[in-house]
Amino acid sequence: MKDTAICAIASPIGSSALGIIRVSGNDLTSLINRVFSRSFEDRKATLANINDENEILDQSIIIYYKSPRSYTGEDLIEIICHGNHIVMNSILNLLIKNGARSANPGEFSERAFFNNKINLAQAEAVADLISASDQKAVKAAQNSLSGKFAKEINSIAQIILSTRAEIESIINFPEDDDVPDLNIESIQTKIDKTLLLLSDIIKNSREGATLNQRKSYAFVGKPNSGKSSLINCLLRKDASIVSNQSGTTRDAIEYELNINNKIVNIVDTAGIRDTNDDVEKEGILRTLKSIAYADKVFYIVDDSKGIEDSEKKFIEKHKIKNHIILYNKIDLTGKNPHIHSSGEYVCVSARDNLGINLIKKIIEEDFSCINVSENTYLARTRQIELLYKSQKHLNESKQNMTSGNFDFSAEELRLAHVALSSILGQNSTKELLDEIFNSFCIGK
Ligand SMILES: Nc1nc2c(ncn2[C@@H]2O[C@H](COP(=O)(O)OP(=O)(O)OP(=O)(O)O)[C@@H](O)[C@H]2O)c(=O)[nH]1
Ligand SMILES: [Mg+2]
Repeated sequence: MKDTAICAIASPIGSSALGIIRVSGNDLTSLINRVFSRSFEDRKATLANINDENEILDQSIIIYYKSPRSYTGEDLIEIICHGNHIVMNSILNLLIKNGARSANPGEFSERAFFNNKINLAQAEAVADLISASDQKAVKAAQNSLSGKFAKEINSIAQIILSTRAEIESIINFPEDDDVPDLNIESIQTKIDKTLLLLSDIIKNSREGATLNQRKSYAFVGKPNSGKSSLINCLLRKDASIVSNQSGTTRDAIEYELNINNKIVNIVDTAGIRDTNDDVEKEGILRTLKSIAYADKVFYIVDDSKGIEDSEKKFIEKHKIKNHIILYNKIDLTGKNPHIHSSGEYVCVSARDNLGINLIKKIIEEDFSCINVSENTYLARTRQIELLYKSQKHLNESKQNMTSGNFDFSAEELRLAHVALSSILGQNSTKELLDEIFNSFCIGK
């Protein structure tokens, strides 16, 4: 399979000034001879005709990257043609007629990974960079892609490896005169140093990971407080049913809201009240789940009625820590839209579209407070879990060292090392690789 050349359109679907088609294969010489009007020098943009027998499909700029100096590590051609989908598809068909096949999503990057051009963390960063929705996410993805993340992981892995070798030499050759006595203190110091480095990288990765995760905001409150109306104002469309009957919304309904190109989920929920209606009860259970899952809860109160003690108790009982109260219907109470100086509540009116921007501002601030430094990595959950796993094994190694269980200590170091190597894709299963590369777009 890996011997077959692959091809794909790498530019977006639709008409554009230019389109890009990529071809990668072990040896593209014969394909080049059959498809193009001339041969190419390595890494030099060259104008050529693309010929389908006697017909010229397009005149394009071709860049030929000779193996191994290419993205995939194989021979790679980039065809920069006219950005018309009929032109591009006819070129693609011609390439297929001449032995290439359509690439699967992420297959170019997968080949780059197998040819050791990039590690798995970098491959993931490629996909994250393409889908990054704001400047900060772009920066953090670039930090991961540059290899800095992998370099840090590698240097920690090296310390673990040498510490383990030190312990094992004592275990394996206890009688050997050449082998110095096990200096427990020095090994513990090394493990402590490794733990410090690891906790730094965990901190930087966790910060970056928040840029990658879609935040969820639940709109919760008593029936008729105006949750659905506010959701509709934010979405600027008639998405949820609004009515003066209480108990209108009976399910948790998730919508996507775009705020300055950052997509968040906003969840309309069933109003909270005591009820004997089974369907409504189930709806309220779902509201509780949405609360548990949300990054922030907007608790909606009808300002003309004010907040009741039972509602305050509800907020306390469900430990809704990260919440902001939205006093809605201020058109009835004559207040101005504003955020209270404590930041704890906001006055709005869905009916008159007052203060809706304040709600957006609060959501926006959740993103602006994330700082992206040179060492912030757009880490994925998979990577963070492995960092924690490595940390856990290091701690266990240290404990075993203290209690004199040197065998176990060395084994825990081995496991800490395996966890770090897995971040970079060493010993990856086919399932994991499929999962990662299948989420890429075609042509990358
Ligand atoms: N005056 C006034 N009425 C509003 C405002 N917002 C919503 N309403 C009215 O309040 C009623 C309930 O609104 P909904 O948005 O359906 O309330 P809800 O909280 O989703 O209610 P449930 O789905 O039953 O839990 C409707 O008659 C709305 O027109 C507002 O800002 N001012
Ligand atoms: Mg509703």
